[in-house]
Amino acid sequence: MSILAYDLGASSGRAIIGRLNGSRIVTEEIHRFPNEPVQASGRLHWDILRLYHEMKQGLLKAKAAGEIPSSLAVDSWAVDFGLIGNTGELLGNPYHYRDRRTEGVMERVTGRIGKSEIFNRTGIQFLPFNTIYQLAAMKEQHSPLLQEAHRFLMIPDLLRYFLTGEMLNEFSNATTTQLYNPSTGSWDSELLSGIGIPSSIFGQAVQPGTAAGTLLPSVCTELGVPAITVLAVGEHDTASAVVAVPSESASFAYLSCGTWSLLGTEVDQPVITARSLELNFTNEGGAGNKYRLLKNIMGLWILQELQREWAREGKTQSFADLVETARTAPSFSVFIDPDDPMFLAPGAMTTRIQEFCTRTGQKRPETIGQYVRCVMESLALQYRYVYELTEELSGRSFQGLHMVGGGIHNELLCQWTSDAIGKPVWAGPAEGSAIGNLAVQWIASGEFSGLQEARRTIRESYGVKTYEPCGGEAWEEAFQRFRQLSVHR
Ligand code: LRH
Repeated sequence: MSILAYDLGASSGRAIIGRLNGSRIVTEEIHRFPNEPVQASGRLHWDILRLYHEMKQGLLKAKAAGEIPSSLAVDSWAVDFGLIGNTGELLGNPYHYRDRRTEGVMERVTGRIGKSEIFNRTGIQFLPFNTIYQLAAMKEQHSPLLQEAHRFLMIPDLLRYFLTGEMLNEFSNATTTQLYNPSTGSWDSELLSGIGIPSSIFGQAVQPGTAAGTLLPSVCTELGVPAITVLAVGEHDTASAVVAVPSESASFAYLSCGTWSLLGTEVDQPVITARSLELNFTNEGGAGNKYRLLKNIMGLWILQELQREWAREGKTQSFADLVETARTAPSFSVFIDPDDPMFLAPGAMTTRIQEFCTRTGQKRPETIGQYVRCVMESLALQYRYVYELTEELSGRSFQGLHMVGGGIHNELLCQWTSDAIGKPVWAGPAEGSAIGNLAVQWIASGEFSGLQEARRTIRESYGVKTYEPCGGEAWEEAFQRFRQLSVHR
């Protein structure tokens, strides 16, 4: 019996069929599609109906392959949402979190409510695109969509709603809004009234593994499939990725590496302290009643944007070829702080890297290889920084770092990460989010007793590739130099 995971990332989506074959998981990517945001009227939006259309294509392809799944679930990037009017219709096109309408909003909201007040209530890191600031921006701008809003659904909630007709919010993703209070287990009405948003548009968030309806009769008729069960899983893609970390120990450090890099550890309770606030760590909800103590790192985004920029100039090359250019460029020449807010919005990254270098008294990269090496070394060094902070905040000491997600195809980055932290990196699986999505469906159906069995099975099914540190003292010196430059924290 097969099941189906839809995993939507910031640059591509996929439909993955999973089956249990004895004690092994077998997965097959049945459909992959680009996720291309659309700029319209000066705003950046997700093409939500195209994504929904592609999800339907995934189901049709599964059917054509004779694999009607017994259940399905969706996970996606966090923080973004759609608003539903009182007739059940989606109001407008969901915004992309990189849209600039939130500029300056976080500063205004935290100035009014106070950073520690917000952090103590939610345990969530301050990122300018968090849902709280997106909603506050709509409020400030007197958005008619907000005035008509009847329900608030995050991206996977919304796609699930299209499939089932049921409006349900899911816990792991709800926590990323910075409006959900883990100690009360509900949306924080004080924060909501602080930004002038009615609590009535939010539904009680359901836990990963909850039954969330079946396909609507209209969807079944359109696609020629039966009323398949739809489950809520860890619908925040990072929550699903962490489920798939194939650790043998309950105490482990992970790096979910894709457009974003999310580095941290799994904990039983949020770590809400003055120090975690100061370091801007987050405590996002996970599957199996866990929390994800982690920090966002800008990730492969800067490289993806560089690739697009150079392609616009006619210098098109594959991502893998781009990474290769770094291999022969001089080492430790210049660094950036990848988490400087200047790198957040889409646009020309070469200019911003040059600006950063000038501002910090470094020479500017000149060749493609120098730019790529600068970004990749800086990422590896930032991983070391956040790895050590994770040890400090959790009071744990890790033997190495698990890397999951598409970023593990970048072998040079895996090696440099191991060199930078001076510990082994265990890479795999690459499709962490989709596999974690499937695993929670199997936990819900009783195939797995819980996270431990799921992780053991994932380890046995996919294995890991080990990278041992071989960088020597040079990385230590580079780290000291890198830390001097990190002006933004
Ligand atoms: C990664 C991710 C991350 C969020 C960001 C918006 O895909 O979900 O965890 O912070 O996208």
